[in-house]
Amino acid sequence: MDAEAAAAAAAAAKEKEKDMREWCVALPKVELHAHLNGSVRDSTLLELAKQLSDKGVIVFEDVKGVIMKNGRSLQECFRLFELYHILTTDHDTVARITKEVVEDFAAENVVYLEIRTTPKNNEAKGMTKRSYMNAVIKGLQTVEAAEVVLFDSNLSTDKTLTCTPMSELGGDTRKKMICVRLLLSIDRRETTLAALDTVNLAMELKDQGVIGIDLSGNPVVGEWETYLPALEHAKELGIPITIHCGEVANRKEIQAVLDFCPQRLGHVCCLNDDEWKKLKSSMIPVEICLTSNVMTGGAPSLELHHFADLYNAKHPLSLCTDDSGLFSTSLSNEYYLVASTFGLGKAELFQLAQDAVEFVFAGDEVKKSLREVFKRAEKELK
Ligand code: 6MZ
Repeated sequence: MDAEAAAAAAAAAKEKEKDMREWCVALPKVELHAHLNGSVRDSTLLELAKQLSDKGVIVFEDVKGVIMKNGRSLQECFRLFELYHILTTDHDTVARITKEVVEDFAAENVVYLEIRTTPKNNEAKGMTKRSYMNAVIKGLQTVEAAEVVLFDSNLSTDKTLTCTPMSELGGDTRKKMICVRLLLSIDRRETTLAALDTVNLAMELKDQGVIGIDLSGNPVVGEWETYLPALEHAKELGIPITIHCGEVANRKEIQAVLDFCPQRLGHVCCLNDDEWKKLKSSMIPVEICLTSNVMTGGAPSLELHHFADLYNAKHPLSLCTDDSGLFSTSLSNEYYLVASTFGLGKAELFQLAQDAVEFVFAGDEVKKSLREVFKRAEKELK
């Protein structure tokens, strides 16, 4: 190929990438696995770091280097979360980051978002798990750039969920609508009692948008038996549960999680042949976090990510960001990565996004409304 032909081929490839990226933004999307503190904008973290540095609590230049660094091992992530929590854990800031995170997801046509976050006790800040959650809920109420649908009753005949058509991207002045629900995370560092408190809090807040429980945190910390009573309590109360599973090769725990049969599973990276078989026969939907798994070593590369195997086996899947701030990604980018890595076309990506509707923890009214969103978008996008 001569230089001219090579330049033309490169220009065509660039154009094709641009078209696919725009299409992935226009695609209505459902986000089921997003940690609040992992989804904070870098600019907000830097602003908060500057404020704490001015008060002499931290050294800005040190923190800036850590926030802006690209590669992140799994253990580095958990050290970073300790820093993030120093920056974000006060009521006003929790409300602020909640507002911003919702606005960021809405901006890229996420029509349904389940945010998960760990309710925190922090005596020095006068914070209880309850007051932390009140701040999160306040944040949802202050969202300006999009209309947040927090209750099923808000979905009436005159108010259906909408997303911005491809033809209007960029120039659209209508407010986007985004349905938001909350999952309360149990951190693996917590005691059985603290985990039970979180489940009881989820029950108390079920009329305020809380619809599920998540088990997360550093996978090399803690024991399954510690959280089991709380997870069983949630099950008895009928609260849907999602569990981080197999981020590391902890055979005993992976087995126990699969036996527990939660409504959804996150990650499922380090399974052995028997565990894959068991997972596939269970048909438990999996929250796939491509960028996160590759960055933290849960998958060897994008090409070798277990998405391909599960997708080919027609296992129920939904693409998710995990920590869009921490890993510098977005849900649109995760869809683009699936297209560019595994060769899925627009019709297949559309189906993947649409299928996720069936795995949301919200009730039938919301599902019905989401199915309508996809029906309306189908003509233009498929
Ligand atoms: C396990 C993770 C995680 O709850 O303070 N978290 N847990 N694996 C991951 N993969 C990289 N990413 C985030 O959000 C931050 C908390 O979410 C969990 C960790 O417990 C982290 O402290 P919240 O809003």
